[in-house]
Amino acid sequence: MENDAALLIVDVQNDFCPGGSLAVPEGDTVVPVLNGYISVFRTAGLPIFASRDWHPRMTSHFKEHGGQWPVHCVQGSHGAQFHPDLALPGNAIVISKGMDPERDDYSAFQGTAADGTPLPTLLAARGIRHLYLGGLATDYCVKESALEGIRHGLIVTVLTDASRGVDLAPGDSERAVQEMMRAGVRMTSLEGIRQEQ
Ligand code: VGL
Ligand code: ZN
Repeated sequence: MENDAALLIVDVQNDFCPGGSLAVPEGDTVVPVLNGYISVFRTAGLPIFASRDWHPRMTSHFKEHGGQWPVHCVQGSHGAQFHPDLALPGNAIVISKGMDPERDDYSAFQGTAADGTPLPTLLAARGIRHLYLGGLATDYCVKESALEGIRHGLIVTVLTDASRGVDLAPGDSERAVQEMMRAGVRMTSLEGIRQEQ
């Protein structure tokens, strides 16, 4: 990996895992794989970002207020916490998103750190040019974050073995992968990254 790379772990939260209110099929299977990536990026001294869906209780994102989704990832709730087995290092930068009650905001690029700094500003300040990302869900937040990364001029690589999709309609995740690849997003796996070392 280049020294201008960073890892972005997308929305690995209880509500997106089995037992959660918007469970992604096999969502929790990404956790041990992501822990492998965390170890690789830590060893290389590269920054690690973790985004979280962080909704107010009332938002047009939720079905009960006209949106598409069951109530999930409400600020401060158990469902909004990261999966307990995700081994985030203490210096990981948490990016919260989805706080605007009138927008869906799937992309982590719309999110901010605890002090309000937007993700694109944080990436630019660290000279990040290549973003590796994986997590939940392939067909929503992973896809939108990857596409927005490309629009920001970054090299973007999706970690396919560390991502799973909602698949509301069968094939959504596969179509998301095709759409990302057409936009110039690269795909790799832990094996691929380790072979680079
Ligand atoms: C997401 C659906 C609703 C995601 C967030 O993180 O992919 N999906 N809110
Ligand atoms: Zn959401």
